[in-house]
Amino acid sequence: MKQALSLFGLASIFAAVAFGQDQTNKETIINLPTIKCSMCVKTVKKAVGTIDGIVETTIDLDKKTATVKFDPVKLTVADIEKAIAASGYDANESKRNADAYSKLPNCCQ
Ligand SMILES: [Cu+2]
Repeated sequence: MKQALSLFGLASIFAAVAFGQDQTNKETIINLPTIKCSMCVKTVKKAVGTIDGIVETTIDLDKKTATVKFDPVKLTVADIEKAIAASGYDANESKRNADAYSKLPNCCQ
């Protein structure tokens, strides 16, 4: 009985910590007007994934948007846009890096 109680206590602490973290994270939707196929999705996801402070990235190819959950203490939306632009894709008002774009697979240009 005692063990069951402490286990419940531990679970509550974990839940509180997880909830607390979720509250400090921010979510933003970034427009990706130039993505075309699943390769583009992969490239952008990889580019965003290398930044410290990214919690989760979901890319919708139909809507051409990325929903990014991030830690606002570590980075800003501009940092995320910059990383995407550097990988060869427009991100909101940030224009893609021409060099990176020219190196993308043919299906992505
Ligand atoms: Cu592509």
